[in-house]
Amino acid sequence: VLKKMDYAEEALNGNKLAAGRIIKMVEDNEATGFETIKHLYPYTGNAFVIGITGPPGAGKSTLIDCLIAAFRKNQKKVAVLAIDPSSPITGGALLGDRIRMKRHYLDPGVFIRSIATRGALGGVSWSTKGALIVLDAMKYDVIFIETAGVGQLGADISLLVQMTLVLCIPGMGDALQALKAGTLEIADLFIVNKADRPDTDEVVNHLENMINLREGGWHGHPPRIIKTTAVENKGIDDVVSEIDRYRYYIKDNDHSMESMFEREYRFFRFLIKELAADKIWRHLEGLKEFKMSIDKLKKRQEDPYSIAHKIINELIKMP
Ligand SMILES: Nc1nc2c(ncn2[C@@H]2O[C@H](COP(=O)(O)OP(=O)(O)OP(=O)(O)O)[C@@H](O)[C@H]2O)c(=O)[nH]1
Ligand SMILES: [Mg+2]
Repeated sequence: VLKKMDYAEEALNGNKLAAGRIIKMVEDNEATGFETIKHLYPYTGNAFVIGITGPPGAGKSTLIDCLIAAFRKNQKKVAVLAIDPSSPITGGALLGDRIRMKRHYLDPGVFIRSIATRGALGGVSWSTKGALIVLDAMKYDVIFIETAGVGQLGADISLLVQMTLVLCIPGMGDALQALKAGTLEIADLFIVNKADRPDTDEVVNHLENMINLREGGWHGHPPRIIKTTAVENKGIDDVVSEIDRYRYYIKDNDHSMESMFEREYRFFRFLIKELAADKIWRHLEGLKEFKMSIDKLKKRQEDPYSIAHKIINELIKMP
């Protein structure tokens, strides 16, 4: 059993169990978790963080399994954080992730864990950032974050990553249309998986059109499209070299450095908002005026806008 303050030390020594405990503490908002993060932070700044998003069942976990093998061959340490959407429909995904990457579990250079979403979508990035700090400090070279579904969840995570891979599959149809809203903007690389299926080129063409239509929006670096058949380990080398290429590209590119800081800043704003809301909420709940306002709301004596404005203007006193 680990003693409390040994967590950081243990993690730095490569103890995966300790890493898991720290991540759990951050997820649970425990003060010790944040103290440990503080100790670990000076050791961070080396990891390359890659988000992988795409519709359920597109083959994200299968692809990551192949990528783990490829990076391990080059002696890189690899970590995977699978965002576990706690919805009943996709709840089974976790077990699938475990099974698909099972062959890597005992490898000391590989760390695989799921992150629970719990409640609000924004909550994902809260604990995921903590996990990234832990793994970065432990000198994992590449960290994958797998998120199922296109849209909000992937967009939330995009604040935490340096590169976003968007997985598509043949026959996506309407889902491909939905890509336009939100996902297209965050994609640094498109992967069309299940290329063993017919209609693969149709998806590729469609993506090409979408990319071309958004000309100018890429700062001279439109995302590439790579075809893979993850179940047959095909196309993986192309993905690895594109990841390497992109990594070097953003390293000495002023615009990328700026956009990286902008993401960090947006995540920071999110933290402030979360903490402020929490603090304000606790403050309000102790006030009898607040209870009276809620009563007004209940009795429909005033519209919610007016009540909320009054609360913020009259009950919250900034020092
Ligand atoms: N035909 C074909 N099937 C594939 C390919 N890659 C993955 N699959 C299969 O697709 C199914 C889903 O794969 P996963 O890797 O679990 O997909 P995922 O995107 O991680 O799924 P969720 O995490 O549930 O969203 C599995 O049955 C895989 O074997 C491929 O290249 N071709
Ligand atoms: Mg998966």
